Amino acid sequence: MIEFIELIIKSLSELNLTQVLLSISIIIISILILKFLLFKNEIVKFVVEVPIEAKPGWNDGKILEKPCLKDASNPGYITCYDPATGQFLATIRAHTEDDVKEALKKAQNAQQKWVKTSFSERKRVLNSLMNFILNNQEEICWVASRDTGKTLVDGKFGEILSTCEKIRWTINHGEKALATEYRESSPIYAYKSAKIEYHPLGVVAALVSWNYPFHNTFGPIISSLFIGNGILIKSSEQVAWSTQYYSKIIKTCLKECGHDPDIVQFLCGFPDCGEAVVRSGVDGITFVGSCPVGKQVMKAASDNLTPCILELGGKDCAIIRHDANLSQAFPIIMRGTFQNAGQNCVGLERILVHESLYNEFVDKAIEQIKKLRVGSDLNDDIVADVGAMTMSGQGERLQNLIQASVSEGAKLILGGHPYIHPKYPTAQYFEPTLLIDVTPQMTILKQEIFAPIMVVMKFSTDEEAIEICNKSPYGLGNSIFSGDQNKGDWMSKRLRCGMVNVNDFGATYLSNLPFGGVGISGFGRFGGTEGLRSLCLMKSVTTDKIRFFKTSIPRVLDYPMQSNGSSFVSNLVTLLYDNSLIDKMKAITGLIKNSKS
Ligand SMILES: *[C@@H]1O[C@H](CO)[C@@H](O)[C@H](O)[C@H]1NC(C)=O
Ligand SMILES: CC(=O)N[C@H]1CO[C@H](CO)[C@@H](O)[C@@H]1O
Repeated sequence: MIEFIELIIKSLSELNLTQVLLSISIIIISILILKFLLFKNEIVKFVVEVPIEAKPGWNDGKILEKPCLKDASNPGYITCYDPATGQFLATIRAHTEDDVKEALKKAQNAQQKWVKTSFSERKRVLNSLMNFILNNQEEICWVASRDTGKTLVDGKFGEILSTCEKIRWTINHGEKALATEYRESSPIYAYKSAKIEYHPLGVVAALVSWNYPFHNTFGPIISSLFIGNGILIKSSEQVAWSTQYYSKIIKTCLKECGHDPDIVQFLCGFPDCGEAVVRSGVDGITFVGSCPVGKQVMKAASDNLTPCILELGGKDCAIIRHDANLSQAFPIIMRGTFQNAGQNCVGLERILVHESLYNEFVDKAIEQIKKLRVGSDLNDDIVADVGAMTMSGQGERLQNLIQASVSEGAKLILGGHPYIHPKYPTAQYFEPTLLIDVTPQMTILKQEIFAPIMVVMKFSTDEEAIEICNKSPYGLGNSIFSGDQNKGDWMSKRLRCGMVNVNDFGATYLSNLPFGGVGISGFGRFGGTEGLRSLCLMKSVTTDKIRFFKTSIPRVLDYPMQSNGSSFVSNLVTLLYDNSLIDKMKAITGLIKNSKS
């Protein structure tokens, strides 16, 4: 050993420094080239042209007098427009039941081939998609912004960051989540191995909401493709325009990676299109949307007994305990309320503040909400904090909700009205609003608001806060702010909801934990291991542990049975489950006798 080391030192000392450095450089460069060659194979580069209307500053669209998706003189078509400026974008044919049938057939055909691809081939598709997203972040956000009126920051967070995280998780952890899982076999079958396998379901459908047109579409696509499913995406008519661009991204990606792009089908239309998708005979449905539509989906799905995952609305609380650090909590609460102009299923819709912090909180809220700038990032010179309302007709609904609550005793401090944009008067904005002194029976708490409105309530004890929070029939997510970690954890266990973040908002989602709720917020989960598995056919399998030891029916139980059959089973039950040793021994003797007869 020592001789060996001496030899190495000797030969090294004979080399001069240049030679050593040269050798090291050659080794490093070889590794890099090797890595590049391996990595290169994992990524396929492709280009999708971004529509000209999406470009910042685009101002060539006709300003619509009364922006609306439906045009009575042109039924069967969707009028697409920019809610942040009121500019007309395009007229797109709404898909019908026939389109749905054809799409399903195409996806089913393509799935026969797709199901045979390996995980590494699927990862190559996801890596290529990731590469495209990273290189086209701006373009993807411009398109989302043009179609929904959201700000670019809301796009970067909700469309880009969340999708990249989902791809990263799926590539790194998806295979493990879908791996065969072994369970402990019962004493009766000690000689068997018991396992769960996760197989593709076939072709699934995702009916997704408009608030994140890129992310809501790509979330189910990423999961379904990874599993080996085909998928029909039914996107909302609100985002028909952006979905055209987004569909080209995944279709081009699949094609350039050498796969049949038919594996992903896009449908966009009015409620009849959605219903046709639900009744089409797909193998599973994920629906993200409102509670009333969720009920219709479940009814329609019952025709074929198609399993569904329903992600409906929420009425999420932020509970600020007396010991909370307001400097830490407040900016998070502002984001949770005003992000995406409040159009989030997990948006904070009820801010419960302990009485000792109430005045300080309200003062802070007034100061900050006053400063929020409303507008279009694409067409205004300012940086907008709050974008447009994607759906038309919201101004009136929200004003009515606010007015009703004010007449019930709430105080409207800021906002409360549609915001009229100086350059684009037909655009759809709502003023950032602060409503305080709200109490549990008020109208504004009866439905999801989905708008840039902060609703503040006062409480005095933990029990009271928990009761207010749990009284809502919704149960999606909640936040608790507390300086006491143990109290935060204790309270989180008491809340009836699918997700809780202590001292944070939305963190469960980006942590790849299962997403979903309880009560009228729906059921089933997407995201993370459970979400991936919920799009699978879960198959329970037993096989023999030892090749030569197989189940054989004892003669006493063989049909036609002998009279000792019943006593044999009783002895077996005693042997397996009775704790008394004497009884167990008696049972063994009995079993021997039984099987001899
Ligand atoms: C409260 O939070 C702020 C911001 O996170 C932090 O700077 C400050 O140190 C915290 N105060 C206490 C008492 O923990
Ligand atoms: C152990 C036991 O119960 N054996 C009985 C099985 O059945 C035969 C025929 O009925 C009886 O003779 C045995 O005593």
